[in-house]
Amino acid sequence: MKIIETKSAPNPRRVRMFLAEKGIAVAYEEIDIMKGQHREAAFTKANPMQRVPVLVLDDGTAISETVAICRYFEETKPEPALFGTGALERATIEMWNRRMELGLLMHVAAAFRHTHPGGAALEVPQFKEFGEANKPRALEVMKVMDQQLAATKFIAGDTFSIADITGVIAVDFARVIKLRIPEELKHLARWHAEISARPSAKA
Ligand SMILES: N[C@@H](CCC(=O)N[C@@H](CS)C(=O)NCC(=O)O)C(=O)O
Repeated sequence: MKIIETKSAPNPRRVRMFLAEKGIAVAYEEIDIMKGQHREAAFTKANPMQRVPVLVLDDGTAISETVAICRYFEETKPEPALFGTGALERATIEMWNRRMELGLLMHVAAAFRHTHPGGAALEVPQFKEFGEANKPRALEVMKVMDQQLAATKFIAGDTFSIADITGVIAVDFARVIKLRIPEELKHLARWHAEISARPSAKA
């Protein structure tokens, strides 16, 4: 079993952090998406969407999509439960993880792809105005997170979950486009410091 990834990219970091929380060790194979290695034939065979990360099982089966990879490991090693337990907790974590992914990470990634010089390797052509328009959308989600974190320790409630992993990685990636936690969002800053202090955040 191995995971094909690009270490500096945010979605592979989600998987590494998830596995570190689970205490699962997997071999990694590095490719450089900035050099277009994910568009080469061998990788495209593993993931026709040409995105990292990809989990390759011992029989050659390839699983892509970060959440799908994490769900595979949640099934093979259920504890600690990072997608929650019971109907309500599972639904709440799913809700927040989707907010973190589709609300925050997606806007940050779109801003990176369309405004950052590094994004030019991935997105041709870049639409700078569109990229800039994504930054306030990301900030709106940070405000929603701050409101939530005024009442809860973790993003989806009392328990650490995949939603915290997606959230912290999106907030960290936002630094690349010079988007930092606004000073008034004290609860978000408290949460960010706590999650960043977990050993898994260095994975
Ligand atoms: N929906 C995919 C997105 C993966 C993704 O966007 N990966 C980025 C790196 S973080 C990538 O491979 N980008 C290459 C490209 O855009 O050409 C997932 O959740 O795994």
